[in-house]
Amino acid sequence: MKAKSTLIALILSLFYFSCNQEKEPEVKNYWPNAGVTYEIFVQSFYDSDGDGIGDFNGVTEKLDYVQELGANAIWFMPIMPSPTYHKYDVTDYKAVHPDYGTMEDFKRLLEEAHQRDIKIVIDMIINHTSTEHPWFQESKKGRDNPYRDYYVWAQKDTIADFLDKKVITLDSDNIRQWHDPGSGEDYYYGFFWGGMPDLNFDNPKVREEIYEIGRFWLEEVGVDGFRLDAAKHIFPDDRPLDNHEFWKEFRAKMEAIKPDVYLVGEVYDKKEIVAPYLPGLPALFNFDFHYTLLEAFNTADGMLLPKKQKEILDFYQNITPEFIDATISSNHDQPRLLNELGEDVDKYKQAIAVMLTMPGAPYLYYGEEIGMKGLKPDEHIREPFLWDVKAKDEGRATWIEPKYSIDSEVTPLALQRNDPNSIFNHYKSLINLRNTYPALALGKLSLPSSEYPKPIMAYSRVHEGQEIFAVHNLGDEEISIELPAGFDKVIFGMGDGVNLNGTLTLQKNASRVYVK
Ligand SMILES: [Ca+2]
Repeated sequence: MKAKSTLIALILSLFYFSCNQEKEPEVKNYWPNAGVTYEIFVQSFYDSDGDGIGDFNGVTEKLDYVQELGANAIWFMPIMPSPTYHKYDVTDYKAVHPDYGTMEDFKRLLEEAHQRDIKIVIDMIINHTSTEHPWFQESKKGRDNPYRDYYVWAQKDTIADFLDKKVITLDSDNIRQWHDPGSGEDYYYGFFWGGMPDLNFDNPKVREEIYEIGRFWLEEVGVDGFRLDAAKHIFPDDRPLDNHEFWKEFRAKMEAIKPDVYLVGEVYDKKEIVAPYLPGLPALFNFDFHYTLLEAFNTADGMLLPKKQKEILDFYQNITPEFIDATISSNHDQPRLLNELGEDVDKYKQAIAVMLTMPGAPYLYYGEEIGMKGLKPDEHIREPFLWDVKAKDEGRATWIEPKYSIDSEVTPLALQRNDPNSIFNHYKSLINLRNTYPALALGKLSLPSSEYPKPIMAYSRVHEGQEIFAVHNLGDEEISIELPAGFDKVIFGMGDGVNLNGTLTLQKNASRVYVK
């Protein structure tokens, strides 16, 4: 009797196995439209030579890790010479910062990345330079200097009204846009800070310089594209049309050099302001996604995000059918997502499950996959990655004393690897899932026809006959819902839940993703 039931079990499991084998979908690379891009701050990533600062060779050593995670591209925060740790104020556009290594090191990194089919996108900061850039050093010498018009200058009495202007924006808390280099007569314009004078894009020479810099990185160095910093500020806020036109010109120039160049822009604003940039910048960060994701979780209002996302995508669609929606759950300018969610790991894992099952091309900020923590000021949301327990962590950067991402607060990667419930394995399996089901990567978003209780977030994704239904309980209480017909195969689940003949009961922070 026992032998017989064992035999039946074996036959059943073989049957199940062969069915599964037959249906096992293929892992694909959906970048740039839907694949994951991994944002790296080189300074904090992996230090290969023990000087305390992360470097290019360190990244090269960790490319297998990026590949294991399932990311298809890397965005590097600024790598060019600069006097600041964050390097968003460049002094030389055709070189790399010596702290990070040599140009040869960087080219080797590129080659190794490309061998793994990982694309490389670098931060390009052209709105402003450092005050230490040779152009500005010349420009400030006087009105007759040939570089004077590389920047925006005004005589003090013509800008009196602006000198006391106290307006802050979403992306800058600087209240003084005009700065005195010391003479008390002529002031220069620096939107973000006196150390970052804005370049004058009305000057055709400046544009030519910028296009030549683009050519250098695409053609001579071989990067795949750029992340365009502060794209909305090329011209002042009252000249948005000039901004849109500039980026169209920039795109045309870059595409003439490299037809498949990837350009992603930072336009830190709401969808009405962001969307008109699409013809020039085919990929744009979706900051609304980030804020709505947080709001949905912090108010347990499930449909807030799918409805917002549908509204944004429909709005973009009306501007151009070809765009890349670069979704973010956090980045180097935001407090770490885990902190934003009250350090609640279940909520955090669920937020990640939402981002990776929603439409878009998700950007993953380094360290998020191990649950790194951090709050402002900015350097503390950019703390060193924890590869292993501190005593054994040879590659851990030490350029800053971390306050939030320390061993007692964040479990280092090496310890998370073997834990099936770790944040790392959660991330990795979700990215893998996204790269496996075409509907999860490319599927059109649709909202459910049924009305669910407020804490339920539900949406469908459809692509070429494949249909996905995702449902998340963001609340603290158990909720039961009727599943739409035909969804009985679970491809992802977290938290406790039971499906009884189509009635799904989900506990606190439980999610299920089904495929039809
Ligand atoms: Ca180093």
